[in-house]
Amino acid sequence: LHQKGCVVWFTGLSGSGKSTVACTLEHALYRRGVTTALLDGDNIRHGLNCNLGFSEAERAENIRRVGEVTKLFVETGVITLASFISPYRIDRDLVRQRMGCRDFIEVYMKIPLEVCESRDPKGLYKLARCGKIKCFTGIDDPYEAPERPEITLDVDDPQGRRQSPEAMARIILAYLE
Ligand code: GGZ
Repeated sequence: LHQKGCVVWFTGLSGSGKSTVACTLEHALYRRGVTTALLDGDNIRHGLNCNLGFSEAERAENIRRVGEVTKLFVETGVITLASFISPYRIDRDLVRQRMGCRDFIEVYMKIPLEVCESRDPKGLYKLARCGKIKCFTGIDDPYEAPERPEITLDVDDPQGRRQSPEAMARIILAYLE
């Protein structure tokens, strides 16, 4: 039985829950016996891309390299979960083109800046607001929302209740199935 690979590409602001939802989805896929790989800032920016910062060109290079690694995984049949702010549309679209469109599932974490900033799990927004971190996405650096993402995850469900990571992961799972 051959498992077909694809990439679930999470894009959104810092603190939007990309990595949390990716991790929840990974567990759900594991329980179904699906082989996955999880790529995010923690395992990429400390290793493969430790020489890259956050200028426009360096973010582009970050996403390009991640795209190439993702492509290798997908070619071996792995469902790859990639969780990066990836703020520039052009960089995401280049990965999409490189992958073959059918294997690229773009998940837009549509979480308002105010919500991400109120979470501020690492205190980075606070530092960005007082100028101690420059070029922080959403504060003094751009974020370009996807125009036609395969999946948009809204902060609230249709009933207006805050959505849990589990509920968000289920939406992606239903799409994959
Ligand atoms: C945005 C930054 C910055 C700046 C450090 N702008 O919440 P986090 O901490 O864990 O996730 C953010 C991570 C972003 O790395 P990515 O590789 O996803 O970015 S990109 O796709 O734009 O290349 C944040 C931290 O790094 N961080 N400085 N200036 N996020």
